[in-house]
Amino acid sequence: MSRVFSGVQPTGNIHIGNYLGALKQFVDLQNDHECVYCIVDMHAMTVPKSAEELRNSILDVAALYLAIGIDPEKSIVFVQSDVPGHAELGWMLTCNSYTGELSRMTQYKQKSKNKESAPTGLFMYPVLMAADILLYDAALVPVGDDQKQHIELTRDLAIRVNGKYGEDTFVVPEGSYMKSGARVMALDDPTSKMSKSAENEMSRISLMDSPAKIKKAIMRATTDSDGIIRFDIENKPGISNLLSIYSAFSGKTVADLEKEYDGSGYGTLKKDLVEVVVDALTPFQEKYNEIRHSDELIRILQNGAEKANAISEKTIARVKKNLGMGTGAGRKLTF
Ligand code: AQP
Repeated sequence: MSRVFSGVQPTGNIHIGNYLGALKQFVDLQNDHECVYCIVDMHAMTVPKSAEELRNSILDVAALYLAIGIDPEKSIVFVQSDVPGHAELGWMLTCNSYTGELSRMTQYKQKSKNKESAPTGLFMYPVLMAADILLYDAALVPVGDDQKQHIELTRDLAIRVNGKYGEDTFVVPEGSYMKSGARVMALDDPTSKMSKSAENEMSRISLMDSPAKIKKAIMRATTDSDGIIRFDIENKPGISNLLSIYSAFSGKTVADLEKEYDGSGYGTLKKDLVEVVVDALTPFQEKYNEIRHSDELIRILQNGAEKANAISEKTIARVKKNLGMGTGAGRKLTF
């Protein structure tokens, strides 16, 4: 079985974009892959937050992972900073990356825009993300398509290091992207991606939102005025976004939805979409409330960290050997 790795930042407001772009794939892939799913708290530190906020968000995401159907009996679920290999490999890759390529990363450019000086962690984010993936010899990385550039950088770094130090150093991974849901757009502005950090709550649907909030956000979603239900991202981004969300949650194709709603008004489509989304999220919310404050959750994360560490130690030993680093002393690494 080939290995899958991915992660989500514990930064609050996990939304249907995160779910449809990435998390839904996490669940689907666990039946025929060895899956490693991380809560990437070291990445979350690139944006300042209090210790309490970070700690709570870590447990929120862990509970959400389980609530949406990640099965800890099948998949490894753990917190990034519980495995020191991420930071170690991050440095080894830092020394094999260039400031030029990192300064071209769109996410860094967006997040540092209009700032006189951006946090160094934000600049290094893609290198740490490459380390996360390469540490587990992952062949496949399920993510939303906003992460494509970071996956390409990961591949470039792996190929570069393999060329210098030996082809057995890293497995070169591939990204895995959904057909519907790879980029869910903001409800208030369908030309921007739905995002956790957007100020307007109505721009997104968070997985924990109440039916009333979901209804308000969808009924207010920005559309156009021609009244025709047709998928056309360029000319009708709002309706196209709603059709994509509907398709991803219901399993119906966009073409079938266009036929089904031919001649109906936007109000009918939106009303039905509210129902589809509420029906999909309600079971997640019930399971989340059951598990969020349980000891079981902590036990699962500790158990996951042990398994993740066991894989990580092997990779670190192999990479250090290939790069000529250390002696194997100080920890149980066998060279
Ligand atoms: N709008 C989106 N559509 C589809 N997939 C998305 N992802 C994020 N937004 C969308 C995917 O969700 C996964 C987890 O994301 P993350 O927690 O690592 O952070 P992010 O990409 O920075 O998410 P946000 O919501 O955009 O947060 P902020 O506002 O903080 O930047 C990733 O696989 C991502 O592709």
